[in-house]
Amino acid sequence: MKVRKIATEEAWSIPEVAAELKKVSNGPSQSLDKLLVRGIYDQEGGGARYAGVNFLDGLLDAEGMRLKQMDELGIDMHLLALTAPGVQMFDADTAMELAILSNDILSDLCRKYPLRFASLASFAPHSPKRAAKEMERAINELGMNGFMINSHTYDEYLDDPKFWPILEAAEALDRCIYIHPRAASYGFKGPLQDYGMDSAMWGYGMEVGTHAVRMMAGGVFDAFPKLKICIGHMGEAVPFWLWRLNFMNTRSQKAGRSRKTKRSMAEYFQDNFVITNSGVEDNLALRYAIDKLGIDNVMWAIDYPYQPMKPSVDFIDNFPCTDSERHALCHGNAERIFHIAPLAD
Ligand code: 1DF
Ligand code: MN
Repeated sequence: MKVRKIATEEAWSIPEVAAELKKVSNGPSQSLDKLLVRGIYDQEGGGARYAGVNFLDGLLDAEGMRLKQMDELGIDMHLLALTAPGVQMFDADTAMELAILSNDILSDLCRKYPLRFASLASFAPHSPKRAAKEMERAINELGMNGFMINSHTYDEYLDDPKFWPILEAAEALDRCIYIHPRAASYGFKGPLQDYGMDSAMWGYGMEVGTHAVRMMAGGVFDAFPKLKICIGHMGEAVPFWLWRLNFMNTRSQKAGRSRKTKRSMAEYFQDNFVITNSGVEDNLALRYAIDKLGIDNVMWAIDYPYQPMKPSVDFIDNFPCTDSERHALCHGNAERIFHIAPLAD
């Protein structure tokens, strides 16, 4: 029997955002993101690509090659979101304008193809109250499925109470915030600038793993106990660290070095986080994640166009698991967490 396939971390963009990122790539920013952004948006030298897909072409396309490949491979749906670093390298007003424009265009696309595309909304974290208004519009008026933020904003993280109107809105709207990577914040720069380590090879995971740990250790989920956060890349290594996070956080709390929290790190990760396998096609890692976190907390993702569709489909089709696990991974969890209508049987 065919299993519905919803891929949950699929990147997309619009020319207006691409043009602004091209300006960033030639501008004064010292961010590690520039190394990647330059490769994608400043296409001199051909532009960054993999497996025959130029990333910028892949990002700007939905109805062409993307849909054609989805058809060929039996991928029912992409959960799309504006690609990293989203609007977070722009000034507050430009960021707000482009988040609104991108949400308008993306939600139109999803209305045109309700069974093929769903979407995570962008917002500009720079102005948290305005962000919360756009988050409400994205869910209540545009019918989008959740939110995406690309880790830090000007080196600041969501455990900072200044961002809490964003967390409050997500919790009130009962929608998950996907914390997607961008290059690590300025303080991590030194050792990451060599050997390509700024990239998805290492820096991205370190950045988002750190973000997740900051939120748990910072007591964010005591303030927002129903908040759901999604992280990709098999949980950015956090699942593997849970035992030690628990042990050391408890020890540090006793010594007065960590903040007192109501619950343990493992409990927050269990109840407030879900993960996807985006960009990690490793049977052992996926089995560990399922056994550690529970089958309800793990979803399939490709990370197109940065990773090709076919190997990801082959991976999930051949992953050793039960039928009910495959249904949960491939669509059931995504339907529940991102409010995507299940298919009638
Ligand atoms: C890459 C990977 C680029 C991911 C991304 O956005 C991205 C990459 C600019 O491999 O260059 O989202 N990723 O999620 O791993
Ligand atoms: Mn990605």
